Amino acid sequence: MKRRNFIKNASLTGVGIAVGSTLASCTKSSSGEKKTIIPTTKASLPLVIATWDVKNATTKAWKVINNGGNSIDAVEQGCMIEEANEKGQSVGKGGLPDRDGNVTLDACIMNKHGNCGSVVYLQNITHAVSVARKVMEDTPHVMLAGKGAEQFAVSIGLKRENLLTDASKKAWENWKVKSEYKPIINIENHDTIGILAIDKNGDISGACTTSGLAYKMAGRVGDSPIIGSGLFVDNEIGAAVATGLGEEVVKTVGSFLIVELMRQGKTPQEACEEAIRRIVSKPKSNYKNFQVGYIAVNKQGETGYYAIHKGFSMTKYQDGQNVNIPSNNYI
Ligand code: SD4
Repeated sequence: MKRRNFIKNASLTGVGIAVGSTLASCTKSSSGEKKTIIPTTKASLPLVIATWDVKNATTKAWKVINNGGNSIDAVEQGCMIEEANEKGQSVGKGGLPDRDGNVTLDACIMNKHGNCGSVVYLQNITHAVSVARKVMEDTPHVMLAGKGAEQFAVSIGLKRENLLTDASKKAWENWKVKSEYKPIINIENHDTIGILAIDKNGDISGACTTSGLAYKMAGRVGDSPIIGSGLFVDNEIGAAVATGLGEEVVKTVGSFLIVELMRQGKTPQEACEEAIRRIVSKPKSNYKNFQVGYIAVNKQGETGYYAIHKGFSMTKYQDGQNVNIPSNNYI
């Protein structure tokens, strides 16, 4: 039986398959600090992985899949949890605004057929990921921006809302006092969510949603809605999603790069590490001052994650267990 059919059949009968695992190992970071590498390559389907500590989101996505739903519904609904979470200040409602006080959202989604949709500079609509999905499904386009995206969102029945919560407004006002006109990239505790899922049919989908960099210049768009940079899915190979300083991800087309490296035979972990290396090895890279993190999964369900700095984590729902894997994988 071909491997793909084997995986499909095994998962359809509800039998989890474990085709490999690695042992925890110790290595040293460039600073000489000893790190434990948590094994991330255990392959068992279905599964959901996400950037950062977003267990509520992965729980939602897992439930969708466990109930027989498909991966595209899983990633959308997982992202929606964080978009609605006002405490998460990097995504959806409650996201930190740009330097002029406007919350603007970027999001994208990609399905098993290689179709995709995205929205950039979307205002007043909480569920940017759902707008991106409808762009994919109901329009002849891939990307809608600004007012057009907002009008489209309203036309499909989404409500206009004020996304600037009191807490985010206060944070912005405090930032203005210091008036450092510099976008802030938080190295730890991001809530920007990138989520990848493989359903019981073995089909892969991914989504990403964010309010972007806090206090960015008005009009700034990051990597998260750019297919190939913030997210890429190839149902034959695997998928990757990015978080961190989007400009650096865009310059190296990071998620597409990771999927192509997996196509050439690299494991998800090796591919994520190579994508980070491409960023930090640039002659004039000032990588000490910014964070980028990637997560990836291949068709077999092996996963990987890697970041420039400590603080990054991946949440993984697999074999009925929802685990946040701490930030031990970094250069
Ligand atoms: C951006 N990549 O707009 C996003 C920000 C992010 O965790 O991921 N933050 O550049």
